[in-house]
Amino acid sequence: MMGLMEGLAQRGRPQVMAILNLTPDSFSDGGKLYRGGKVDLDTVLFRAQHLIEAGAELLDVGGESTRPGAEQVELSVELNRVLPVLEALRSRFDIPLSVDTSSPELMTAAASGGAAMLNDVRALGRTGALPAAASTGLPICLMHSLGEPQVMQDRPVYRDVVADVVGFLRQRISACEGAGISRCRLVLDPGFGFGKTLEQNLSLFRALPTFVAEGLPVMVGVSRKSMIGAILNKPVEQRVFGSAALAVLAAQAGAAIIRVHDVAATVDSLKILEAVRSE
Ligand code: 7PJ
Repeated sequence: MMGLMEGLAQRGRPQVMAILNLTPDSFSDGGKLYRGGKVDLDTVLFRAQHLIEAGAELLDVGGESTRPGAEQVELSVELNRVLPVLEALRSRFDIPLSVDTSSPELMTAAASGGAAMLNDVRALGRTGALPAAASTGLPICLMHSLGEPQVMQDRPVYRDVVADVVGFLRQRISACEGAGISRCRLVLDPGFGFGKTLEQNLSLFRALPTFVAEGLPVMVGVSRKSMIGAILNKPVEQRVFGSAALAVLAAQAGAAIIRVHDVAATVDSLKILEAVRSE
């Protein structure tokens, strides 16, 4: 079977990563997978099946809410949310599983539990995350965020948002290489909505080709985010068309992975782009 990173390097159509949110309080789909105050495995499996049938090529499983203002989750809570789900998904489905975490303990456990990728909104910035991620041998997505979720939207300031985010990601690539993680395991993500105003998000989006030019696969996560709400003046449940439009634009700019809630809408939109492009 072709490895995840080789698949991403063969750039044509981007891969669609579906979000499987195991937090009770996400801004867009919080608590949907809960019954009686706990993650419900049957509901999760049903949802995963639906996402896969809709055309998802990767599932991103996360147990920490990183919405603006969110409190940090305790490690034991995060482990208990994610690990049983990872195990259940892996035994039922073939799809590669990504684990969205900043916790070194969960990175290690996720790798043992069959994860295919790690996705860290703190770009391996937590103490112990670099060596933990290194020893998993897995591909890793490094995402930019300006500070912790609790405070990141307070008043984000950059000298030059594109140069600052590119510079940050380059530093994290070097830190990874220093920890024995080779570049060919890395995916880059500008981190839309993580400490960015609408204008800053738009500047980063326009600069996607600059990120792609770094030579590593680029992940884009804009699904249902507030930048779409701000443009359309619509609540989170009415951002599907806006999200699909941005997915197409991200694909056109060379993104390798698009991280989304609305898989069917994204897959159809990307197929249209592919048909128009391939002559
Ligand atoms: C992202 C993420 C993103 C990556 C979240 C949400 C907030 N990981 N985790 N990129 N966003 N790599 O889904 O709206 O944009 S959580």
